[in-house]
Amino acid sequence: MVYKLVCLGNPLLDIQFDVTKEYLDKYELKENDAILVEEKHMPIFDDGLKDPSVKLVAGGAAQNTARGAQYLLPENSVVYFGSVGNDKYAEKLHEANKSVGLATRYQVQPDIGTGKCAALINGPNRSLATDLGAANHFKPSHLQKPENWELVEKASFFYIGGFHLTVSPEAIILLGKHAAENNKDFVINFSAPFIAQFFKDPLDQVVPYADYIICNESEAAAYAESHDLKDKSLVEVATYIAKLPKVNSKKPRTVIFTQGLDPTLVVRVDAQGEAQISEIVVHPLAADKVVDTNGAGDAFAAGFVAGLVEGKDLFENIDIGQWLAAESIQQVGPSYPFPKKTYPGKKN
Ligand code: 26A
Repeated sequence: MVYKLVCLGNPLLDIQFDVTKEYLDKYELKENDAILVEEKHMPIFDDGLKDPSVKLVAGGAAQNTARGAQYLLPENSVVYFGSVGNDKYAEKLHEANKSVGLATRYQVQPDIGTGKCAALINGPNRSLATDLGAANHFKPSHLQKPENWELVEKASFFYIGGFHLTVSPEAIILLGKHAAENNKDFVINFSAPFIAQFFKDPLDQVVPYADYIICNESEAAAYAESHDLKDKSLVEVATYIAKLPKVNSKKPRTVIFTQGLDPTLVVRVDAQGEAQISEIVVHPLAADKVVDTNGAGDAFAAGFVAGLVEGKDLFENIDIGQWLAAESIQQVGPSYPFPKKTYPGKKN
């Protein structure tokens, strides 16, 4: 079997429920953030399971992107790697993957539960608190098993959730080296502010492999903060990242900063080392159409990489990303509409 796109991340089940600002304050959580839980956050999961508004939906940022990309692409285009337990939560993930035909090669932990994420919805905001569980035990040796490495060798595109830097930077580097040596496209997402803040060293180790970097405005700000670029504008930060050393010098690096409803910023460094800067307008969704924003960024990345796999141009890929993000925002959790919709083409 040949899957064009290989994705790697932390498979999680989202326990999504509505909360108030006071509830977030009680647990010292920001309105829009993603964190790894500490002991003090543990009661949140039970609160969620008891809450009348609770929804259990497939999550895990890169898994959401993998599902979204497979949603758009022809059958058997995407395979996703990560680690899960052998339990009811993993079954839920299998169901969601099956609904779009996403192939998985999970590393199964017999004695550790599938990871879970409390997705706390407060109006248009979402705060994510994650207990990684089995996802934390993914090992690079799983990728190196002959039957899995064969899939890596046959793939042409790689998408890595930056969240996985908390689990196995070695696995990411393994894929990054393979992509660079074989001139394949390697896409990483910065995933959350805490990655640039607390996982700066592993992040700096994987950026040289990246042909495409996707992040949102708060992740860009966290990156700037941890790299002494605090006084720089977003364009300067994106340009700095785009110009960082690159292992595969045959391809330029492209940096994409999404900014919610503000224009998506794109910086690409051309063969002469010149930064090409563009801003792509977002078509706003009517406020009454917003169901929740959990997974919006993952859906953007999904549309973007699906376009990349199909060989479309950079600006069309961004438009597909913006379109799929708007579709996902109109669904509960990080999900995509059924019956399936197809990308209607560029509006402008
Ligand atoms: C390591 N951490 C904190 C995480 C995550 C995560 N996915 C992987 N690793 N924290 C939250 N998520 C997922 O992000 C999605 C929204 O973008 C949630 O499961 C949610 O589906």
